[in-house]
Amino acid sequence: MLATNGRMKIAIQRSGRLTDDSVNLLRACGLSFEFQKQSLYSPCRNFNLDILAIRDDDIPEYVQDGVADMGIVGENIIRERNAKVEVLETLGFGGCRLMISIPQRSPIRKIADLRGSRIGTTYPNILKTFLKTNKVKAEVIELSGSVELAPSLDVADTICDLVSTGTTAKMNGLKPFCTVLESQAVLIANPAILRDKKKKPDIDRLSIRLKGSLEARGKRYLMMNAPVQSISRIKEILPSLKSPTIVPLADPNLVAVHSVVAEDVFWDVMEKLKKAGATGIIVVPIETIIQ
Ligand code: PRT
Ligand code: ZN
Repeated sequence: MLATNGRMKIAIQRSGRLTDDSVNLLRACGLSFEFQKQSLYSPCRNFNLDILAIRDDDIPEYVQDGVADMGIVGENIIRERNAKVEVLETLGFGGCRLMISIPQRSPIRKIADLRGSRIGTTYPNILKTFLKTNKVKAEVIELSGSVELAPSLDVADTICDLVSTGTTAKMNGLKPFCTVLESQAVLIANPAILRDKKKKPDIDRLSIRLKGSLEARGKRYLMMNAPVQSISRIKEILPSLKSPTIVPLADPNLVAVHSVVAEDVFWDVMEKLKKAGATGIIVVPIETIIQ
């Protein structure tokens, strides 16, 4: 039985694909803690929060039942468990698709062709809903793992499993057929906790920090000098969050321009800025953006 020590609890995956990103995200929120996969609890030194490390499959129920106040888990697990939890944020990691894959030489072309097929999966509930929505009668074979082996072992004809790169399916002679669910990691909370006057302020503080570090992800802060006559050209080039900051310099012909730029367009923007007359361009990482 878990101790209730009055501190808030957030459940994260103990060891798996979501663990490092979850820990990094919490650290980016300024939380200071030792994370040891062997221990169930990691208390934060500078926040009223304990980190609970458990199997990802248990996270929705723990949060739903109030054993943990919040959790970080894939949408796929929440949907499969049909957990009554509040999704506070999508976190931009753990991205994958729950897909039906079929053998390379399968005659299946459209969803209706799945009729009568034996579909192996560890996601029976999501799959049954999908088949019902699409009015297809197929046999759902509930498996506990190694789903991709099911067709070659003749346990199933097709499979419904998570896919990220598609390599596992391909290596097992399967090809993607259709997407049942798109998923990524989300921050969830127990609905009652959100109305708890004692806990709500700390949840809000954590939410603001989380949003800030998510907002800053993939962005860079740019500072440069530019001739006054280039300002309007530079403003057009900068796809800033808001209007760029323009600061006068001792030399009346020059200004300093500051702006935020997304990583993916960063080099294109730099080249254009140089052409427009910008010099001394400095690029710094951003830790957080509080709107
Ligand atoms: O021990 P515990 O129960 O906590 O972990 P687990 O083994 O059940 O989960 P884990 O760590 O494998 O996955 C945790 C979460 O990561 C999942 O619930 C998803 O939300 C997310 N995720 C993202 C994935 C994948 N990508 C993924 N590719 N989960 C599993 N896979 C598996 C998939 O099942 C298949 O076996 O990876 C294989 C396919 O990968 P590709 O790259 O070959 O397509
Ligand atoms: Zn699991």
